This record gives sequence, structure tokens and C-alpha cells, in this order.
Amino acid sequence: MTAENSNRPAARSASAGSATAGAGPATMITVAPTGAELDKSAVPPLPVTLEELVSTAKECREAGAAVIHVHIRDGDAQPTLDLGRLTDTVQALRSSTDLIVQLSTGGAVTDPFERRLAVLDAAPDGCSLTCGTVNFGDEVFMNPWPFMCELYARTQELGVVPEFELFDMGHVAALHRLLDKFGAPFGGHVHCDLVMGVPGGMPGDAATLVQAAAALPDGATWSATGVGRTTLPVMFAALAAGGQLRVGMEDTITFSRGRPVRGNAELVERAAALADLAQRPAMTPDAARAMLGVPDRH
Ligand code: KMH
Ligand code: ZN
Repeated sequence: MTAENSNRPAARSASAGSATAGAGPATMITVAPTGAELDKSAVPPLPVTLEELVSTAKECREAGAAVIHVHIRDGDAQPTLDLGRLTDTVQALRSSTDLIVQLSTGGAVTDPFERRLAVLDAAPDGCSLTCGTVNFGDEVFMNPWPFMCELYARTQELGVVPEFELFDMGHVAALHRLLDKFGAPFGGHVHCDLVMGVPGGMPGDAATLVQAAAALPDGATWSATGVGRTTLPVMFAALAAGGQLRVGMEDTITFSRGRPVRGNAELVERAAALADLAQRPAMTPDAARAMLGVPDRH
């Protein structure tokens, strides 16, 4: 990368949140309960109302989640970026749980850039920020460079901690370019999510995960998400390689061997159990705040 690397943020410890003497660093678990792609009619346990989302959030917190990645739906259970609903959702999640509330700025593939930028006006703790365009099944998820720049500058201005979503190796290069140009994120720490196994993005396997993690900026922490049948291989690889975990019905609706997921909490429970087995138990939201540089707004 360029000599502008001096803009890079200082590293925060990736082992923040260690919970048990003799164990390895703790594991931050993010739950992505809803997404924008699934139909409630086809997947009844999908949380789409505010009540369903709050109740899922409480169950997932109980099961070991520290962060919630939020997409919301309208009265017809369709994806929406309505600012009033987003604001109510942030407030409801904040008053009923201590989870870090991260709003999606990706929305649905049909959402215009202006509405995706306006998501930050709902004052979440964090937001997703995808570092490039990617084929997304039969669709295209658009994240051109000028949009990334505008979104990143707004996170810095409004005090929202971004999570850099990386669907492809090229997105890692775009992340370096963004940090070189604009400097450290709000909160001073770089955290990424490797979104793997999307048809059109990087494959969800251990070799790709290790390669992508090694290419991240110095001091960055990272989670990994394996979509669909890559969920378990990516989870095992992330635990082995020192990463954090993202699970949820946005990414996976089959629990195992064809059995549909009954709810988000069982995905979090499984992630927490595997993290425990790896001697990297689930970290609390407060430990995740310390790791990510997210202020406590309760
Ligand atoms: N729904 C996808 C098109 C994000 O949340 O930032 C984009 C997405 C990424 O889910
Ligand atoms: Zn999302």
C-alpha cells in the first residue's frame, strides 16, 4: 500500500474480553437475525416485527451474542430503510438489551444510495460498510468507491463505528485504500467481517479465510460469516484462526442436515458452544465495546 499508511489507526488488543483464566481470548458473537432477502411466508421464524426483533435480541443476548446486525421490515414484512422505524428500532433494542446495535447500510440490493446513507441518522452504535461491489446471486450489491467514501466520512462525522464488510479479496484492497485516504474510524479501531460463500464473492473455506485475514490492516480484528452451507466450515476456521463469529438467519436457514433453523437463538447457542469448546468463550457486550471502541450509550 502507499506511504499514507501513517494514517492507520493504533491497534487495540484483539484479545480484549478474555473471560476465563487459562482460556484463550474471548469470542465476540454477532447475530444477524433477519437480513433483507428472505420472505417471512417461506421462513416463519424470521423476526420481522419490532416485537419479534426485540424478543429475538433478548434470547440471543442470553445465548451469548454481543452485537446485533439489524435489517428491518415494514408492515408487510418487506425490507425498508424508513428512518422513523430505524430510529424506533435502535431505541427499542437499546432499552431492552445491552447489545451493540449495528444497523445495516447495505439494505436490500434495490435500495438507493441516499437512503442507505441516511441510515446513520437513526444514531446506531455501529453500521456495516461494504468495501466494494459484488455479484450477489443473480443480483448486484452496489458499493462504488464514491459511495463508500461518503458513507465512511459520515460515520466519522456522526460518531458511528463502522464494521467493514468484505465479500471478496478486492474489498480488502479497497479497505486499505479507504483508511489511507480518510484515516482511522470513529472509535479508533478497525473491525472487519469476512462475508464468505455468497455466490459471486469469495468462497467459504479455510484457505480463503486465512488468506483474507492475513491481508487485513495491522491491528484489525475480524469476524467471519459463512453463508448457507459454508456456515460451519467458516465458523470452525474462524475459531481456529483467532477470528470472531457472525451467525443468524440472514446468513443461514438450515441448522444441519436439512433441518430448518427454528430461530436465531439456536444459531447463537451453537456458536457459543463451539467457542467454549475452543476455549474462547463468548464475550459480553461490554467487552466487545472495549474491543471495538464503541461508546456505551445506555
Ligand atoms: N442485503 C445485502 C444486499 C449489509 O447488511 O451491509 C447486503 C447486506 C450487507 O446485507
Ligand atoms: Zn446485512
